[in-house]
Amino acid sequence: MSDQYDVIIIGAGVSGMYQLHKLRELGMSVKVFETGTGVGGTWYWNKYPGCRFDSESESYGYSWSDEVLQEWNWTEHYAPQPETERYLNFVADKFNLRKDIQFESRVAKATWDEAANQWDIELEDGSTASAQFLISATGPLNAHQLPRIDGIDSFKGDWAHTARYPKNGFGGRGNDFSGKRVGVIGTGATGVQVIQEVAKTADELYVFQMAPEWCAPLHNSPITDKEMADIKANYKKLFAFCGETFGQFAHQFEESSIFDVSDEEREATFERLYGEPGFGIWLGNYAEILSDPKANAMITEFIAKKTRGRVNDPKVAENLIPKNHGFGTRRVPLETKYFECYNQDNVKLVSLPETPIERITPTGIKCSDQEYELDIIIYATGFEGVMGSLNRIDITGKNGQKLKEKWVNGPRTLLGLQPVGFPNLLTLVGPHNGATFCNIPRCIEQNVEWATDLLVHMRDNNLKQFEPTLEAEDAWTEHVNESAEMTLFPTADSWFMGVNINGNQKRTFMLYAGGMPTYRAKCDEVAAKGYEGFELT
Ligand code: NA7
Repeated sequence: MSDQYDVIIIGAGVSGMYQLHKLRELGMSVKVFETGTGVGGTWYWNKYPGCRFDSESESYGYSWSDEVLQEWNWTEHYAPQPETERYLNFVADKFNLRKDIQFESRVAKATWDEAANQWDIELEDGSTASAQFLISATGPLNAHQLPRIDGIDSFKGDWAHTARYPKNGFGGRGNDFSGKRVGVIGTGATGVQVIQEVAKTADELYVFQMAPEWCAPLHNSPITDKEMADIKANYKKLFAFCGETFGQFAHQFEESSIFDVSDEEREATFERLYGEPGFGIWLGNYAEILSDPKANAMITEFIAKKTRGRVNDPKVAENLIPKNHGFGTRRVPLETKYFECYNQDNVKLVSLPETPIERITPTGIKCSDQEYELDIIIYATGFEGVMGSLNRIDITGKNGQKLKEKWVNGPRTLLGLQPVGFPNLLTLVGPHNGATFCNIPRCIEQNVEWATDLLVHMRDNNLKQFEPTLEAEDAWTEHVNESAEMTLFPTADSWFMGVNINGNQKRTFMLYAGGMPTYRAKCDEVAAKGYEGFELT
């Protein structure tokens, strides 16, 4: 006989933790299954050197507990990974969350049992559990992806994917790479953070770059006691402000149109934003840079000029300037002296389009022109984005339908929260969900609270099952795709489009580009109309 719960949650990251807390408060029996040995999700797994926020720290914490807000002190404006992991452990301790979390428990299968009106869960070790409701809180960037390169298992030195990096570094040396020859493959947001950290100490650092990414400065700094006191006094204002912005970051687009200002004013705005901390250069800029090719070309040219100005060798600089997509059409890595690393003698950029990797050897990486002898290889090669973590679970809905097969041509859902054919399943921060393109905790709270209200509605009305109608699913999917077409995101290959060259996902828009205020309003409207578009029985 399986253990039986009202609700099973998969994942003890930022969303799973809050969902557990909310449902437990309502007296429901809840079990969370988590693959890792601790809480934190992304902030548990990503222990690579240099890992940190590019959201303002104070905008990233949970807003639902005044006690937590007042007790917790962030020490940097963009907190490093260990601090965020500590923060999430602090929350887990405070609300005694671990009591209902089973660690080292990867959910391998989830099967809908129509007769029993429940989800049957099977863990990797074969043990089972069941619940009327299943909530996935698996995160959009969890299914890490190693490159498909011959010989990858033959390397005799130390190696790791960034999302599985050892806690205290290789040999317990933390971020000290002195005496080491290190290779990094991948130059997305993660690779950029790794490279600028490893470059500080490594004897030799080789960056194997397929294509560069547009980057802008983070401008991190410590938070003083006085600043932290001000933050604590103004949390309400901050969260209200974030709530109004497109992606719930503490940055609002410029009010004026880029086409209504003079060249001098536009340039001055770009300069100001480039000099300010955080995502302002991307999400506090003229809104048209994300939707209008002419506007996008202006900021793209500006960032290219800035990059050239920071790299001594013009050939290297050109190799660090993207040629196949405009600024901001992929996720913008925020950096700290990243470009200056390439002015150091210990750092060499290996441009893979010119000299492709042929194989990994026992002692290093063999490119078409030479072999690089290495002690350590770090793979910053990204994730099977958004659908990946769900696709890696064998999820079977009504009539034996597999979720992976249903989504083979891309996600189909209502509100990014539930696909037709999978009753009583909610996919927090899932594909086509407004929370997935967001300052994630801000949007997670909306997702969790909406899901909680739905379960309360089910309980209070003695309802057993919810599932979207096909018509509502079609309409949402069309709306998601139309919103994407109004932006420039589909013009670039990235995890936004489900693209990772090592994965198998179809190229299609994975997020929701209508912005969080619109998404929230749509969710609220659905609920206010008695869960319009869902069949409740
Ligand atoms: P990304 O943004 O998907 O970046 C992965 C990087 O790895 C990117 O530069 C890829 O090049 C590169 N890559 C992938 N496979 C290979 C192979 N086989 N050879 C060489 N280079 C390769 O993942 P991140 O972890 O950096 O960031 C993900 C998100 O996490 C980020 O957006 C933040 O929201 C947090 P390509 O782009 O394909 O040319």
